Amino acid sequence: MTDGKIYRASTTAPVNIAVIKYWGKRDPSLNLPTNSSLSVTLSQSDLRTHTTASCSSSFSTDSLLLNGSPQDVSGGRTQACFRELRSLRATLEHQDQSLPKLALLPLKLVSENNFPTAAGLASSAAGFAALVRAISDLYELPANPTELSKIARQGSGSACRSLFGGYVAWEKGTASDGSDSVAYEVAPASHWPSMRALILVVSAAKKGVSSTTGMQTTVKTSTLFPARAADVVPARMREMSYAIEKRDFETFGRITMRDSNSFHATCLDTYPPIFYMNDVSRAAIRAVEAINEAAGKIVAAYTFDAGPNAVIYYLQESHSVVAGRFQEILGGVEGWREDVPATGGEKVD
Ligand code: 2P0
Repeated sequence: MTDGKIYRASTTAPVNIAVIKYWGKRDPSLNLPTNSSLSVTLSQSDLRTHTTASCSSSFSTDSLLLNGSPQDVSGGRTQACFRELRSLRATLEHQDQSLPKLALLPLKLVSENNFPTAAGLASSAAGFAALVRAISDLYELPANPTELSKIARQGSGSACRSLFGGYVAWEKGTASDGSDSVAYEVAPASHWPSMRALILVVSAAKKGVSSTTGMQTTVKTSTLFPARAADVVPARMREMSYAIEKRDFETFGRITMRDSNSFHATCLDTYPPIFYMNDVSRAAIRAVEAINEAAGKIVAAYTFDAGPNAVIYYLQESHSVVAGRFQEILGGVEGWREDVPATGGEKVD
């Protein structure tokens, strides 16, 4: 019996910004991707989702509040996460009859984002990662982050990468049930302590075309897409992993920029075309090119997700030529944040 008692756990999950982009699903219901991807998890002191999960027989139904607004939890993605986590809890309760019976109780999730939602700043990634971690902590599941990544992936593909800190790969996998489509840590944040990211919030508006819809149209219509998925990305995954291992910023930066360009090229090649970057985004690209030209090597690397906001990776030793130059160009423009790669999500007491 749980007698109306409220059980509760809180967690935070950071955003991640891909340097090799996920774009395309081979199975839309399980969120199985057409290519592997690789990201850097950014500092959770800044961009993060904080989620409290609770359950009680006194609640009437499952609910989710995001930044104070009630959200629909009846969608297949949220339901898939709830179902899988409840099933793991039910197994625990079956094995140990002394555990309180939480698996069948209504869940209440309360989430806060401290960054623009759905503006290409990985809000769904941090959101579903925090949701899955918070419920897993509430249920005291022994699952490791790779196991949880399979569940978070069903909420939002990129969420599986936000369960880890540092440099994270999401292996596309080949199994039709998604059992090998998991995220894993390529290197911890501490492996490359001088890595920095500048985030330019060009627009906090919601994006015009959702990632889910956009990528499905790309898979159906882009003639550039098959080569990207089959050849370009697999080669880049290998090269990028090696660049991270060797802390080779020039290779890291070159692949990051080229993969962003390749992703946006397939968006433009989608019919009807999808535009995520705008004039300010293109000005940021030109500024990075000017910085690199002046330095005589790649010291800054831009990348753009499904929105106009820029993320610029650089090393601490290049701070003045990169962040300094952007501050000069942008002067008093608001919306700049400087960030560092982070460790993974953490429990909040
Ligand atoms: C990424 N993006 O790798 C790429 C780059 C956007 C551009 O992952 O449909 O919100 O929920 O699986 O995870 C955005 O896609 O899409 C994304 P769903 P998601 O970060």
